[in-house]
Amino acid sequence: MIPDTASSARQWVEGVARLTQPERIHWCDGSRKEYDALVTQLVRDGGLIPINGGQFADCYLHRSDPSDVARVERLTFVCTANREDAGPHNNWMPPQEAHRLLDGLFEGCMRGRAMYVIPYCMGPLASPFSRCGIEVTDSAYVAVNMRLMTRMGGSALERILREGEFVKGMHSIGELDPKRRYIMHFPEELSIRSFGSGYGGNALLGKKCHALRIASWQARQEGWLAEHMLIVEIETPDGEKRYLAAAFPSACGKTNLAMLEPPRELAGWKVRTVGDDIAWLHLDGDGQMRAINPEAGYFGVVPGTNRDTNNNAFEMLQRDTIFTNVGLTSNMEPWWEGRKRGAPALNWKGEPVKRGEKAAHPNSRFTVSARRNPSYSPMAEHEAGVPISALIFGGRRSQLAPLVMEARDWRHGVLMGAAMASESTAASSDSGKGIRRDPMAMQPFCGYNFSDYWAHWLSFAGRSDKLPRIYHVNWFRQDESGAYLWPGFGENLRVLQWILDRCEGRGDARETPIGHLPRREDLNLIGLDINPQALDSILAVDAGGWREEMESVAQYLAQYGDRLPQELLREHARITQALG
Ligand code: SAT
Ligand code: MN
Repeated sequence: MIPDTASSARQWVEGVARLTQPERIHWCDGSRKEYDALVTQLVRDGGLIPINGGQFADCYLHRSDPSDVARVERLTFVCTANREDAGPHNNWMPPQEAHRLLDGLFEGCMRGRAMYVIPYCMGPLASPFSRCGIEVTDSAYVAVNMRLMTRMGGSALERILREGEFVKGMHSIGELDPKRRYIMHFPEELSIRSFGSGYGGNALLGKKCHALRIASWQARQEGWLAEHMLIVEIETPDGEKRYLAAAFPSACGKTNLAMLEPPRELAGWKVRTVGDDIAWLHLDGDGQMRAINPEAGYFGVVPGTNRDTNNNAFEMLQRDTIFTNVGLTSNMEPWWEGRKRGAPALNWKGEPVKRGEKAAHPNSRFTVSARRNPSYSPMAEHEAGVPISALIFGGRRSQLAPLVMEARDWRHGVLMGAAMASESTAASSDSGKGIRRDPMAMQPFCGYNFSDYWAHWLSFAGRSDKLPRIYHVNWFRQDESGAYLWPGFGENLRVLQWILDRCEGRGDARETPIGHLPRREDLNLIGLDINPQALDSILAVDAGGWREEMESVAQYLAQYGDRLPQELLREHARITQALG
C-alpha cells in the first residue's frame, strides 16, 4: 500500500512529514474497515457524536469551531508568478512569499498528531478526463469526509503512481485560529496549502480547491472547462435521456435541482442526479460537449431539506451521513430549520436552544456518498461522461431577472454567465449582504483571471458547431411582501421542459433584447397552482431595469481593463442598444 521510496508521491509525502513532524503517518487505503476505525477514533476523541441509530443508521454529528463554519474568501489566495494571471477577483501573494509564510505555519504543526495521506481521484477511476491528487492532513474528520466525497485510497494511488502527476494538497487544522488561517493555491505548481480551518470548502481539498481553482487553470491549458455546475439527467415519457448542466452560486439550490422530484402532473418524467456541484466539460471528437462529475459524494446544505423540498436528499440522509453543525433533538436525532418534524433541544454549538434562535447553523452541511442517493444516475460512473444539451446559469434575484431566458447564441450566453449576480448566502463567511456579481457562479472558485476565463469560454464557438444552448433562470423572484412568485423545487421541471423543447427545435418563444423568453402558453402549466399576475411578472422584461442592470454590468467589467475580451464588450453594446 505504501509506494516505493523512489516514487514522486512517496518523496513528496516524506518531505511534508519532515516539515510538519507528525507522530505517525497513515496512508489511507479507502476501505470501509479503515473508515469505521477512523470514525470510532473520532467518536472517542469527541470529533464525532453518534446520532440516534433508530432513525439514522451510522450517522454522526460534527461540531466545528464556531469561528470556522464556512469558506473564507478573504483568506483564500491564488499565488501565480504574475499577479495579472490571478486577476482582480482573486487575492494574490507572490508564490515565494506565500510559501515562506506557510512554511512557517506548517513547521512542526503535526507534532503529537497523526498525518493522514489521502490519495484520491476526481472523476471515474478509468476516465481519461479524471485527475488525481494527494491530500495530506492532520484531521481524521477530513479523511472520513474525503472517503465519502471522492474515489479515495488504493485504486487512486495506483493511478497516481502510473501517471506520475498529481495535485499536491497540504492541510493542517493548525490551532483553528482565524488569524492564522490561509487557503492558498499555486496553480503553476499544481499545489494547494490550507492552514487553520477544518471547514469543508477550506479543508476537503479535492472539492473547491482542486476540482475548481486548480482544475480551471489546467482546463484552460488543456482546452476544457471546470465549472461550478450540477449535472442532471432528465428522462422523457418516451424514454429519451437528456442532460443539463447548471451553475448557481453556493446555497442557491443546485443540490435540489439535481435531485428534483417531478410533480404529480408530470408523471412519466424521471429525473436523476449525475452531479450536484461541479462539472468538468469537454468537447468530444464530434464537437459534442460532455460532462463528468469529478465528485463521488455530496456536501450539501442541510436547512430546508424535507420530504417536500428534496425527498431524495431526505432519504439518503438516513444512513452513513456525517452532519456538520446541525442541532439535536432530545433523543439525539439531527435537527435543522425546515426539517418539519420534532423540536431541537441543542443548537449547533451544543448549547440548549434559546427561543427565536436558529438551532442549525444556516450553512450546516451533510456529507454522504452519492451511492446513497435514490436518484443517482448510473451514467455518473461513465468514463466518457454525458452529452450536454444545454448550459444554465442562475442566481438568487428577488427582482428583475425573469424566470427563464435563452441566449441567442454562444457569445450572448457567455455574457449572460459573466453578468450573473446573486444575493449572498451563508456559504461564505465574508461575502457581505446584498447582491454581488458572481460570474458563472465562479467568483470564489475561478483559479485565474476572469478576462482569460471568458476568452477561453468564447473560444469554444470556434471549435464546435454543436455547442449546447445557454439559458439563464431565476427561481427566486419575490413580491413586495417578500413572498416567492414561483413555487420552485419540483415545479422547476416545467422550465427544464421548455429548455429541452427549445433544444429540440420545438418550443416557442418571443424575442426580446435580453434573450428569448417563453410566453405563458409556451410553458407546460398543467395543474400548476400559480397566480396569473405572478406568472406575468416573472415572464416580463423591465426595459428600464435592464438598462440600469447593463450599466452596472459595464462598471463591473471595466475593472478587468484591457485584458477583457473585446467580443464581450461588443455583445454588451449590442444588448444595450437593443434596450433603447
Ligand atoms: O464549502 S464548500 O465550498 O465546499 C460548499 C460551497 O460553499 O459551495
Ligand atoms: Mn458549491
